[in-house]
Amino acid sequence: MGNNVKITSEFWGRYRNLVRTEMIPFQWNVLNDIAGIKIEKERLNDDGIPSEKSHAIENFKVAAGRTQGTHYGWTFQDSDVYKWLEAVAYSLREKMDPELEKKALEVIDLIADAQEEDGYLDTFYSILGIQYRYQSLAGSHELYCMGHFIEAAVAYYAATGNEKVLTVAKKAADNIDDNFGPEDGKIHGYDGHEEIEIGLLRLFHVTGENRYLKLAKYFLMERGKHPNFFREQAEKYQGPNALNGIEKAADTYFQNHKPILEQDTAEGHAVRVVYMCTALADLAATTGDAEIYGACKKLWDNITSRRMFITGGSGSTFHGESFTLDYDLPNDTMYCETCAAIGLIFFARQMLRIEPKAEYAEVMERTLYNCALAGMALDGKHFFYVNPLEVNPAKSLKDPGKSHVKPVRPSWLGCACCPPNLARMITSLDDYVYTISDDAILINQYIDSESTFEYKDGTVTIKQATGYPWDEKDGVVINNKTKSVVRIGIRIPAWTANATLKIDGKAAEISKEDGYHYVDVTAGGSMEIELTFPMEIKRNYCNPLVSEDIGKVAISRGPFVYCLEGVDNGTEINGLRLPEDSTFEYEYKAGLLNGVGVIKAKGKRVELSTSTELYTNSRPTEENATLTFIPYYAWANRGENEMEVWVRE
Ligand code: FUB
Ligand code: ZN
Repeated sequence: MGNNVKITSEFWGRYRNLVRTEMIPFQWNVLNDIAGIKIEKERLNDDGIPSEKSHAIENFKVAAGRTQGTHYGWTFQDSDVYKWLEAVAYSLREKMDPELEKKALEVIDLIADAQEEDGYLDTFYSILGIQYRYQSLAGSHELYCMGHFIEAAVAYYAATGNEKVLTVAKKAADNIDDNFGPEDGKIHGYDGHEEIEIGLLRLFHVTGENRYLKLAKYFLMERGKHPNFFREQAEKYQGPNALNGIEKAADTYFQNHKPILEQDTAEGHAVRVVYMCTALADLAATTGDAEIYGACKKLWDNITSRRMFITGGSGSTFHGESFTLDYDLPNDTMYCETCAAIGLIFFARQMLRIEPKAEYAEVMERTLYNCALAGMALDGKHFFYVNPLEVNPAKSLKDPGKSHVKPVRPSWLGCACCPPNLARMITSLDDYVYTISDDAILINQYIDSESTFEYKDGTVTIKQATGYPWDEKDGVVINNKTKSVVRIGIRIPAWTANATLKIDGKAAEISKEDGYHYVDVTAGGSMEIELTFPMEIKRNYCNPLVSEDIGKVAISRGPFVYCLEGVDNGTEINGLRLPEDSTFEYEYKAGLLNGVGVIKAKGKRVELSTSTELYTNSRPTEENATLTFIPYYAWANRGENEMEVWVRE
C-alpha cells in the first residue's frame, strides 16, 4: 500500500484537475506540434532561441529510426518529454486514466526505441553524431536529459509498477557509469547542468543499487575540482553545435569555480544551483554525512537569507540566469525563473529529511504559493519563464534589458523547461505535505487531505480539514494504528505570532521546537488537533541593503504575497503610496480569479503633472486613492498591465 496522501483541498484540487485535464493534454499537443499555438522566444530578438516548433516527440521518432529527419531545438529538448512523462506518472498515481496511460506507454516504447544498444539515451547525439557524445558537456545536457528521464522512470515505475521504463533507466544509468568515474579510461568530469545527480539518487532509492549512489556522489564531489574541464573539452570538440558559446561562461555559471564542499555562496545559474543543492541534500540525508550537510546548510542560508526575493524567486539577473551578490534583488530586471522556484522547493524537501526545522517548510510554502504558482496562468495553458516583482509592459517592449520580463504569459516558450516542471511539481504535491522519519511525522503544509502511512509496526492516518490557503484553521485528526507511541510535529506558521492550539478540544500551550509543536499519540490511540493561525495582513520590509526596496512595503496574508495590478489600480502604479497608518480591508471574492482574497487600503497617488517638463522645482502633489491588492500568483490573468509587489510607503 505504501504511503498515500490524498489531496482533497479545493484550492489544490482545482490546480491538480487543471494539470490533469488541461495542462497535460495541452503539453502533449505542444510536444507533438499539434497545439496550434505560437511559441514565443523567452527574450525578444534573440536569434539563438529555437521557437518555430517543439519537435520534441519528433526528435525521438527520428532517433528511433521511425521517421526521417533531423534534430530540432535545444540540446535539452528531450527533457520536455521526460518532465511530461513524470507529471503523467504522478497524475496516474492520483487517478488512473487508461487513455493517458496508453499515451505514456507509447512514449516509453518510443524512448526505449531511441535508446542506443549500450544504454546511451539522447536524441541530439543519436541523430547528429553519436561519435561526439560526452565530448561537450558544458552545453550538451546529455546527463541532464538522462537525469530527467531517470526521474520520470522512477516516478512511473513507482506509480504503475511498469518494469520496462525502469529497465531503460537502469540501462541509461549503467551507460553513464561505464563512461564516468575516477577509474582510468573513464571521463573525469560532469555535466554543465546538474540534474543527473538527482536522477541517480532517486534510482538508488528505488533499486537499492549502490553504484548509483556512488556515481551521484562522484559527480557532486568532482564538480569544481577541474575548472578547466569544460574548456578543455570545448577546445577539442568537433561535433554538432551543442555549446552555443556556453563554454565561454565563467566557472561560477556552472558551479565549477571550486569544490562544492567549499562553496559558501550560491553562484551562477540559479536552476543549476538549486538542482545541485537538491542532490547534495539528498546525499546528506541518505548517507548522514555531516560535512555534506554543512555544505547544504551554507548554501541554503545564503540563498534564503541573502539572495531570495520575497516571492521565493531567485536569480537576480538574466545574464546567465544567475545569482549575483548578497542583497541584490532588483524587482524589474531580475530573473526568478519558474524552474528556480521549483528547484528551491525540491531543495527544501530534502533539507527537511535531514533536520526537522520549519524554516525549510516555510520557504517551501512561500515559494510554492508565490513564485512557483505565478509561473502558470489560471487556465493552465500559459506560462511565465521569468517572474518579475514589478512590470511596466511598455518598458518590457522597448528596453532590451527588460525583454525577458514579460507582462503576459505566453502559451509556450522556445526554452520550455518551466511549463512541464510546473506540471510535475503540482501533480506530486502530495509528496511535500509531510516528512516521515523514524523520530516523527512532520506536518509541513496545511492542505486539506486524507493520508495513510505505513509507519513502524502499523499504519498512521492523518486527516487535515482546512480551507487553507484562505482560511485560518486546520483541524487535524490522527489515528495511530501502530503498537508504538507516534510523535507528530505540526508546523506553527512563522507568519503569525498569534497561533493557538487545541488538543482533543482543550486549549494547549504552543511550544515550538524549531518551528514545530510536537505531540505524542499513544499506541492505538487517536488525537484531534485544532490549529488556528490568524492571517493578519502584514507589512513586510526588506533589509535596507536591498536598495530597490528602501522606503517600500510588501503586503502579505498567510502564505500569500500580494501585489498591485494595473487593472485594479490604473496606470503609473509606481505613483501609488501606502501610508504607514492606512488600515486594510480583506474580502474573499469567489467570483474573481477563481476565488481570491482581495485586500484594499486607503492610500495616495501622485498627481500626474499637467506639464510635460522633465524636471521642475516643485514637489509633486498627491491625491487620495484606494489601493487594491491581489495575491501575486494570480496576476497577469486579466490582460497586459502594470504590476508591483513593493509599494512606496
Ligand atoms: O538548461 C536547461 C534549462 O534551460 C535551465 O534549467 C533553464 O534555466 C534554461 O536555461
Ligand atoms: Zn525553466
